[in-house]
Amino acid sequence: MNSLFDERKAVIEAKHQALLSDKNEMLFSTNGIYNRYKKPVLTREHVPLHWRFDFNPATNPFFMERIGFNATFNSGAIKWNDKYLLVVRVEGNDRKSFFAIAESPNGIDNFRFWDRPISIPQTDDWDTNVYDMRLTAHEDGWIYGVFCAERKDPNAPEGDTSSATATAGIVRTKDLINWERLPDLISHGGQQRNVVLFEKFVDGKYAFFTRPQDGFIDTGKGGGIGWGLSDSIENAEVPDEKIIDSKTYHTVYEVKNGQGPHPIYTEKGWIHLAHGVRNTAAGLRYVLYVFMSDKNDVTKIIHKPNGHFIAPLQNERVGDVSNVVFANGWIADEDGKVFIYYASSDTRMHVATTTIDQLIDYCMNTPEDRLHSHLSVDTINQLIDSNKKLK
Ligand code: M1P
Repeated sequence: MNSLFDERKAVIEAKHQALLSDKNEMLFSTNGIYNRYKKPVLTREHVPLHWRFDFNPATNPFFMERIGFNATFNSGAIKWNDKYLLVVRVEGNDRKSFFAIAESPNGIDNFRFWDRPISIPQTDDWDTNVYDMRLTAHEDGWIYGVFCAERKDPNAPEGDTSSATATAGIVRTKDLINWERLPDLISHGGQQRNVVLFEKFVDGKYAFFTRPQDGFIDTGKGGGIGWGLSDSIENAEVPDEKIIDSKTYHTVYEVKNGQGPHPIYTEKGWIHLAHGVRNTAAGLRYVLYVFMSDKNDVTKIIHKPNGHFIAPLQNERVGDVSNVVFANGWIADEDGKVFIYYASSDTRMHVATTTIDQLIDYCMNTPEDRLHSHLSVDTINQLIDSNKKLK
């Protein structure tokens, strides 16, 4: 009997079980738009112990962690057999991200990873790193996952070990267990991150939200949330992309932006969740914003509240990439409740809850960004004036 092995194993297993069973708690919302929750829904500590530890005392006498995990973030989401599923971006200590499903009975706590991570089949050109999957239950009957696939840039100058290419990888499944890899999306707008497949055919074609730009920061001629149609999904190609939501000077999406998860259909229009990025002396700041597009034309924006919807707050502000919130998954229940899954600072996952009615009200009744300080003051005065008339 190896007492160190047994003692450590017992403590670590007990702590892990307690974490997985921990209850979450909804916090009061002053803004009335959505509610945050007290605890993150997923952290690296949630990663199963049998992915991390060698349970054989003969080969692991110190019960040492053999495979370390750094973060659990940027998760796609879907309701499946009445359970709330996240397709989590799990990042190992080796910096490689991969996808793994975590399941909760209620969407706010008790998330547990399935037995194994997802094995993504490779194309002839292996991915170096994969991340940020958006799930779409398409009207063709498949569930698609579109994600960013990065590879070392073959054209990088000698000595440049950082430059990467970024394309949209595509997988599909009918059971979330067996995944078929399709060729990556071909586009002609440079790098592609934040690509999302629209759930409906448009003019008989597959339709993608895209984000064409030259580099990670350098938008070049691109930038903004784009839109392109493809004749096929088995060999997806968007010959043309039009920008439907531009990055804009002195807004929260000044430097870049990207579609979050698949938009939600409502009787008033499609509701979109997106992220916007601006630069500061402390580095890039990522926030979430929301807008509504026409229910008959998902590319036509009809309401755009000003500023951010969710910005990093308190502990959310600190992590591997600080001052970031990012979302690529949400779930709308049939009763109108909406679960927004967002990551903070590229480190952990949170949930916020709201309803379709609240999101519609937010979209239709929040003032737009009028792009100048004196016009912001004018907007505030309009609210003050109408409130004074109530007296
Ligand atoms: O580090 C912040 C985010 O940076 C990228 O997002 P974007 O391409 O919009 O700048 C992504 O790599 C994302 O995963 C990451 O959270």
